[in-house]
Amino acid sequence: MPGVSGISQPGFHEPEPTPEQVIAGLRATVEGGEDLVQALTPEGERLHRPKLDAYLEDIDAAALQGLYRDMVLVRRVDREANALQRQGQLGIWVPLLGQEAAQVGAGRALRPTDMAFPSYREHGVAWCRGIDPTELLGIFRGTDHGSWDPAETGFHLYTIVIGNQVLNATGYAMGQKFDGKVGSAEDGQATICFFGDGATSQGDVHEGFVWSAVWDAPVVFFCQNNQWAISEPLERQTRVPLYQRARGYGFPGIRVDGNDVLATLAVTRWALEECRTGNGPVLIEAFTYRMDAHTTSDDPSRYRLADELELWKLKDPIERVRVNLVREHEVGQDFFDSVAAESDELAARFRAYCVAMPQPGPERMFSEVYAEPSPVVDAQRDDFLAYHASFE
Ligand SMILES: Cc1ncc(C[n+]2csc(CCOP(=O)(O)OP(=O)(O)O)c2C)c(N)n1
Ligand SMILES: [Mg+2]
Repeated sequence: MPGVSGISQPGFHEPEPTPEQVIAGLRATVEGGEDLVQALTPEGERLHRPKLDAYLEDIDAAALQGLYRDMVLVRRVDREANALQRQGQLGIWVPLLGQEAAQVGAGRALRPTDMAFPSYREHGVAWCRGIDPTELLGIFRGTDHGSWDPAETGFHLYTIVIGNQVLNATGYAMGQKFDGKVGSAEDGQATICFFGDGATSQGDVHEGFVWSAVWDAPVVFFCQNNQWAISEPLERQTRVPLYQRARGYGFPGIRVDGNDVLATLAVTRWALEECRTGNGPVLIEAFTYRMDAHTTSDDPSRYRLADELELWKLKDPIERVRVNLVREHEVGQDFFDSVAAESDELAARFRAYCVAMPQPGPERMFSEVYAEPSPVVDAQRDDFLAYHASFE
């Protein structure tokens, strides 16, 4: 594998498509380069490799249907939230459209005892951590910073400051190590940290990589390379494929097809296992595409060509699973209809919750600032409440 010689070789790769695959018109290698790990082609063809399959042994038709359902429901919530922003119910929304497989593949690889640190786009990972989508709404309606409990869910609050969560995750993973939670594939713990291609240009990410490398911290750095950092293209961030950067820090890096839920699941399971057993950290570059705007405040038609999006539509993460379920597992239309009906119900509940959300009182922004009571914050709160009361 190019770029990581001298560091343990993940060994997921097969160099060339077979002549049969070429004749059948199947792309066994894709635009991400020959080093891209893939289990499901954009055409829905399942690729088999011993190492990959070893991490997918439990994925039968029912499990694949489960992953399909995850992605459809998460996409439906995403589209509903986008519409809610347009209707003035949310201040902003950060779409995940196109990144469902990267997030569900990584999210479903986690165990309850693992810890995940998201940026602000990881609605699919939140879903996999059991967080109801309605709990995401406060952040984007401007009423709270997220209403879930990070310790209970194993999912940290969203981080808007680009790359900052890499330091938080590194520290958390070092803690897991110092607490003796690393060492066993059965009950070892690991941390996963999500960030984007643009974040890799931040100092925090570099510092986190250095610290985690020299402390063997059990952290999987999961970079969703969606090709854009708002209007900045990937070529403004790097001269080498991002996964190859890991070598400079002294840990393995691997590039997976982030539109392929099975490959992402397998590679993330492998990386977490490396971390659990003391071989962390690992960098995963999930090669994907941001199919919508950066946020609802952004207009990508100002800086990218529409035909780029058209090309990526052919690599849709959900469609390839649907095709595979029909062709290789003979899943019937009833299943797809029932998922569609479930997604409509979820969207309706999500919308109803959003429009009825209570406005928090003026004291809310002062609560839970620190774990311990703070006289300074308490005094500020009392002043602010007195000011509000002066209008009565
Ligand atoms: C430290 C910091 N600098 C700048 C910003 C403004 N900003 C918000 S998102 C973003 C681009 C991030 O791109 P990327 O890391 O690729 O993640 P993506 O949004 O594509 O998921 C920037 C520059 C910020 N939030 N924090
Ligand atoms: Mg990006």
